Amino acid sequence: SALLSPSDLESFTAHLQRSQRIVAILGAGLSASSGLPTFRGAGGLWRNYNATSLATPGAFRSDPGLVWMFYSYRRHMSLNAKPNPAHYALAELARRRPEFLTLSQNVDGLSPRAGHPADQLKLLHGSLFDVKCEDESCGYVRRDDFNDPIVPALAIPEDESGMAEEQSKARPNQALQAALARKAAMVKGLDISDASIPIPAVAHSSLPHCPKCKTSLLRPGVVWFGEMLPEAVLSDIDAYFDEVDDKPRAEAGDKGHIQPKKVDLCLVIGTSSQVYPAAGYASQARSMGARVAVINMDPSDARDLREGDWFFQGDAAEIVPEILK
Ligand code: BJW
Repeated sequence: SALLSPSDLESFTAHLQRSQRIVAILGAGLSASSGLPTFRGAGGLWRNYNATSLATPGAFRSDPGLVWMFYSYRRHMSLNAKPNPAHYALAELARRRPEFLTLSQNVDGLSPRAGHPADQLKLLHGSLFDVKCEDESCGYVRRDDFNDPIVPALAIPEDESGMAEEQSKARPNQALQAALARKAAMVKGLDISDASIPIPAVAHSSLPHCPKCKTSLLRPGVVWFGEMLPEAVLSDIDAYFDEVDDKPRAEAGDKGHIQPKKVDLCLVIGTSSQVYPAAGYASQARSMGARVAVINMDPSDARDLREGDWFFQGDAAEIVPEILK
């Protein structure tokens, strides 16, 4: 378990300088210091209830109002958050290194807003700001980062005391009261699955409906457990890992063989590396020659470190700009 030391930083910097093909795998810890909660562990948004309970197609089918309320809250939080120095440092590295590919599990929109070149940023788990018809055969999808909330029934006022009262006078409806109860519960860190906290249902008719088929509900354009990652994202990543050298390498034994380009470096930033296929890309990069650098608050989430890897412990927002300088 190596900690950040001057020699670590020196050897990392030297390797980074020589690296052309770099892969970064990003997780919720990257956006933690922008004020967005992570999924697991201390401060986790889902700390008081099971992470899998809301991010599944089954949860949406059985209680779309609850799931929409949860995502409406996340959309609101993300829209009001700002990219931090790590988002900007990664965007800057992407501009300097055309063969740098970032695989982000984050749906918060902060990397795009930091100016990360879109063709070098693959959003594995979609985006909070895409909405799509829950009926895949309908196929309706739109970008929606302008409606907050997406429908009035999902309003979650910034300030539950003053502003909330104002709004509830102006638009007295049950859904708003429900939103307030839920927001208050979240703010206080209470378990919203606790039976003692009333969670009135949002009327199905006031949830966002698909304007195309006019029958199904809209849903967040994120990837839930058990769902396939976006096909175009998967094939772009495969294409990156399958890229071959124009000329076979002159090294002994390689003559005449077409082989995939080596990956030089893999950065694993702010992820618990528990969710697949995202977590598997680090080993894929490693199998193609990459040395791995893990940036995380928690040493126990630096899985599978080998000789020659790096572990930089701490806040990604501080460490990433420092090591990419
Ligand atoms: C800091 C910090 C600071 C904090 N600085 N660091 C192979 C084996 C076993 C299971 C599977 C498998 N392949 C597929 C599966 C099934 C499943 C899966 O992986 N399950 C595992 C949990 C066991 N995967 C899927 O279902 C995927 N689909 C799929 O594979 O389709 C084909 C298929 C289907 C069924 C069976 C088999 C194949 C889809 C996965 C979708 C994940 N979706 C979510 C929700 C997205 C929408 C939303 O945002 O609500 O994605 S779940 C959630 O976890 C979210 C995240 O992107 C993802 C990863 O979490 P992340 O980012 O790592 O966050 P945390 O909270 O876990 O960690 C934060 C880290 O930051 C910690 O390490 C902290 O220490 C650190 N930290 N502050 C630095 N300031």
